[in-house]
Amino acid sequence: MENVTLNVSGMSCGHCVSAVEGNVGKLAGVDSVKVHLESGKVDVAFDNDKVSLKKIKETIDDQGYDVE
Ligand SMILES: [Cu+2]
Repeated sequence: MENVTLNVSGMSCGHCVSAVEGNVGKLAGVDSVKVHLESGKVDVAFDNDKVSLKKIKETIDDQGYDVE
């Protein structure tokens, strides 16, 4: 299991939290995802054999947020 903290800009409210946590959370191989709205950080725990970090970043990007 890998644990990463991503810096994500553009998240501003509960809708953003739901969009990121919901869409990243339903990727196969993602164990947990937690958005920290105040700091603009997203903690993700995932299985590197099942899902790539690139895929996770793309999923966040697809919701309209910028991942560092
Ligand atoms: Cu929002």
